[in-house]
Amino acid sequence: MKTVNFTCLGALLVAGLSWSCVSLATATEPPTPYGVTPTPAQVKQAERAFYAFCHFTVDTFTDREWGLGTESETLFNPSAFDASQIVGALKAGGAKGVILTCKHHDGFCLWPSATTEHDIANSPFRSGKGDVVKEFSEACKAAGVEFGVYLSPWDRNHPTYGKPEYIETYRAQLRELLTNYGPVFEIWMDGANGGTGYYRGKVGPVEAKVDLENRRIDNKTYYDWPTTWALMKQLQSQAVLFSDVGPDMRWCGNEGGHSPDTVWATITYQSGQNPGTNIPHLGSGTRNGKQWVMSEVDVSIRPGWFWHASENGKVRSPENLMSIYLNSVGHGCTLLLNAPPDRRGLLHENDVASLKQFGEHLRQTFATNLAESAVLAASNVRGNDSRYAAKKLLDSDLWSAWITDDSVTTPEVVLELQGPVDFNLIRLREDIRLGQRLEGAAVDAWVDGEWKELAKAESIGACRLWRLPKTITATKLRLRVTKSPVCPALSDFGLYLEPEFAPWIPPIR
Ligand code: FUL
Repeated sequence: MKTVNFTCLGALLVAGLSWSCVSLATATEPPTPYGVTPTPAQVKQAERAFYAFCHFTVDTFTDREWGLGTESETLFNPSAFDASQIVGALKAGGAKGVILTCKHHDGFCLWPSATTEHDIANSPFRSGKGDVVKEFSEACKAAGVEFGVYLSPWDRNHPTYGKPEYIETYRAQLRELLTNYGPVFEIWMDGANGGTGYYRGKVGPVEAKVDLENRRIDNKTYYDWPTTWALMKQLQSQAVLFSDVGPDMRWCGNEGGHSPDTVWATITYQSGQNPGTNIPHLGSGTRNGKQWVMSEVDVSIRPGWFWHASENGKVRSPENLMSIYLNSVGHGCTLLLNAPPDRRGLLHENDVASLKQFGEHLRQTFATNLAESAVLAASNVRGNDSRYAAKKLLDSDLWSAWITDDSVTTPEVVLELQGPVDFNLIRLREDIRLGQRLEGAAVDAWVDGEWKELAKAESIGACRLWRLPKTITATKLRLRVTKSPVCPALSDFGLYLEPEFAPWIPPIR
């Protein structure tokens, strides 16, 4: 570490020929990043933290989860489609972006595509002149919510699927989606390539034709992902790319809304690992992994990804959504929450109500950082430089950080609060632009004349949220870094009082 002092350098004033102290500033170099670090697009994604998924296609009208590819285009005919209702409800829930299933495994395109006849142009929707992707992207723009695309690589309809020509079809579809609908924040590549699919061939005699066809591909070689990823980056350089193997975001390994307590944003992929292969450690990642590929927790607000009338009474409650949020965003992952439009082309009343109450709960919980005006005493500050002071933990700049000298890896900071404060939730963030540095942190409260540990974790990363088992009242807290191979860079500390949940009563039962 190099510290340059400009203390009282003095300058000869030409006019007065006298010495004057012109600068008392101290400049200390920031620490060297630890291991692999996120790209600017990944840092932005960590800031978004929570965004939504919308599963909508012919399945909505056939009551299926995976279509067969033989569905008639005429099935797709939502009676009252309103993208702004859907996007508005997701925004009210707190989502910062919306990813639309522009094409699911059945191959039906929700936009008029030059690559296929199996698209919205051959449906009765808006007399064949409709474009759901356009309406969604415009509704997102109007609402100030970002727009993302899901384009299933597996296509059970396209005649070329399974042949080399299909890869060019898939790329042509991407070109359409990534050039005609404005900026895209995430591109989602599904690893599912199910052969006979979800229903394992248990379908009626008409549909059996497709299942017998069972076009299988070798996903190690078929898709040539590096070329396709380069095309995506060329067309939308700010977008993050999701698949089981990244390159930017990885699957958390389940669809139930969980992630392990310890999650590393890094992982090491072996060459030849592709979306759809069985990859170990997806959920936890690996400490000191060779790639930065944040874990994304994808989960549906209902049992299925698509809308089914039979699931209207099974919408997750706001309380359940909050525990998913704490288990995903609060473990340093991002949360991708699906809410599927119904046959009207609207989010059902129950989904809307749950999202609204959840969004209000999130806003209320995080409205005030109760540690905001605490007086801080840190055991060390890098070069005694105010740019790395402990108060950076509490300012409104998400990425300014408290950083210590290189030699100080387990520092602590005591927060003297302005009188007794009630809280039940704690937030801690690392400046991930400098890598995921910490391997242990803990928070204590001063209770009855001694320090009592309230919370601890191994990994912190982009965000750690600790929900305490009960509300604590304290005047003094201590944040300890318990293990770190290098000096920590912590960018945010917050204390919150999460309100209790009102009973969840779905509007339609
Ligand atoms: C899975 C798909 O097979 C599901 O239908 C859904 O789209 C989910 C998000 O990903 O792999």
